[in-house]
Amino acid sequence: MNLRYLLFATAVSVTTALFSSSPDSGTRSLIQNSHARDVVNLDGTWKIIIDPFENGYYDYRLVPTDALYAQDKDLTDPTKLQEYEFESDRSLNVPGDWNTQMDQLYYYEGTVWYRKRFNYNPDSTKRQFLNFDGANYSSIVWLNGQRLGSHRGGYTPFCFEVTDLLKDGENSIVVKVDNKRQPNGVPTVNSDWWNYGGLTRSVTLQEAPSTFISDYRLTLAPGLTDAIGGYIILDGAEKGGRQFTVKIPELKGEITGVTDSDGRGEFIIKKKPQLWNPESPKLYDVWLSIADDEIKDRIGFRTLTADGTKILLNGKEIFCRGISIHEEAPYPGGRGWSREHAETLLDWAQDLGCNFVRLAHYPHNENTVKAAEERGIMVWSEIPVYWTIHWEDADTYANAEQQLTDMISRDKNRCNVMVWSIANETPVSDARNIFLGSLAKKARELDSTRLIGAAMEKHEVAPGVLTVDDPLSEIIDLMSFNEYVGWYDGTNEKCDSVNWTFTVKKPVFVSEFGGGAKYGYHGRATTLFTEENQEDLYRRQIGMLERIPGLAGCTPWILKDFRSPRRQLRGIQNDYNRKGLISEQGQKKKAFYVLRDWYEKLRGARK
Ligand code: GCB
Repeated sequence: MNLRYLLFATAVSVTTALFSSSPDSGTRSLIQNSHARDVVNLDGTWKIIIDPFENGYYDYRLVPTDALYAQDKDLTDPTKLQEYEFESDRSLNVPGDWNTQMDQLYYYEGTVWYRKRFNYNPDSTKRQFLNFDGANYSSIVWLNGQRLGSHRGGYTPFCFEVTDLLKDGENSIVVKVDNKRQPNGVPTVNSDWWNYGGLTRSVTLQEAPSTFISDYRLTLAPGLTDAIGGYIILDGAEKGGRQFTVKIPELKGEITGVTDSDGRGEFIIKKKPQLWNPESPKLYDVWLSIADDEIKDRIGFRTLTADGTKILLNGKEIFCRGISIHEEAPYPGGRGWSREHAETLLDWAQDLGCNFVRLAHYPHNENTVKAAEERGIMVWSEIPVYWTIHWEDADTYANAEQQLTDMISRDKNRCNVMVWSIANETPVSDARNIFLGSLAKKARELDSTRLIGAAMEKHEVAPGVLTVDDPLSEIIDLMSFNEYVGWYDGTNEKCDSVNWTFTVKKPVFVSEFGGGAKYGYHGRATTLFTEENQEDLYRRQIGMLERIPGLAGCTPWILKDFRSPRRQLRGIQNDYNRKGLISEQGQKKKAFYVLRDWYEKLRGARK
């Protein structure tokens, strides 16, 4: 440990005490495996009001008192002037971004009000929860005119308890969704992806008994492969001293226990599961129950460690043949959300020979993580701490930590998640080091069974000698970084001559490299944006990657062309970042086959 590390570590612990992470008012902590409890799916058509001047929320003094549009009124009383009405206004599909559903909203950044009426007869012996899988970026929710709470962050789920607030018969939900970029937001105002707004993921109503299983976790018991350990957490008035059972029928494993006064119970099942790995992605049915509640999940077990420059999965070295992916629907584009979208993207990744995907730059929807788990694809999951977040703003930190916590909480039982990534390309500074040091610490506290990563940046220490000179590399588990030799850094030929050196001995992971090409645009390998230029870049990059000492994996940028307002070249980019190996129409570019050949070779060599 060098002096710089010591200074860094001290700074980190001081900051943790200063920053506090407080969830937005009204939201409750996530319910584990919440969709197992769905009773009403609220997806489909929602009425909307587009409100760029926020007339529905602020009064004329710009004071947020009235929240006028939260009242779902119809124009039934001709004596009362009312200048809005959901019923006669327009509609959007949920889930779905608004930008690609309505031409007028393509570049829109502001507030849209959503309204859904639905019939329901609540069971008075049960508790009800209203769950949003994701909405970008800030949301405020009302049920039957009553404010439930708010949430910020575009890619994590949130939920409200609505027991006693639902009526017999027709109910009405109003949601104000605002995707205006915020300087102190996470992400901040500048990013290289489209700021898709709206209720971008599913909305559901869920039901549970008065005391229910709100959370649980199962993993291999620390250091063992023949015992499964975990915990269960109950929520409700009778959570303490309750008997619970955990069963894994295929292993003939069963255990009962009793919760403590906080409703928490721990257990160990002495059984040896077949371990999950990409070649054989074994998952087990797991049942957790108390007298009047039961929940089923499918869970896999594996060990994951870093040993020097190696990543060891179940004790065996594994090379991550990866690709980066944005959460965009393959067809017809826009924000992706469905199982079908996920399956198509993952089909393409597997066709490329991947056993690993980097889900950039924010937590993707659960369908993607689960579909990947079933297929044996390892995952890098990330929060949108991107570029130049406001490092010194305690509220920005609280927001980032909340997003990290929710990402880990939602996916902690998904054994294919290998890396929690806390940041992407964040320039080194004292304030940034403190911020990310605290996030890394938090991630470790929440989950010690994954590697902590971040996409760092590279530096040229001497002509032709590249390294990563970032104190964060001493804190996280991977020497993970974005390079772009041949694209942002020199021409393709540069890849042939540069060499890499690292002082910190950790698994080296190239989290991004690549270059743009428009599908069908052909020419010389030296002409930018031709498929030949990208193909040539990939050939030379692979040559360079093979010379990187300790390389444990890579996730080139990127599987598919994706929308970004930074990409203005008309005729070539047309609002698309063209670094995809596949076009937005699903056509494979020449470079796709270069990477596929390499992955095929690596796969053969390491089998
Ligand atoms: C990067 C960023 C990524 C961009 C990419 C690019 O380094 O991490 O979000 O999209 O470069 O294409 O410039």
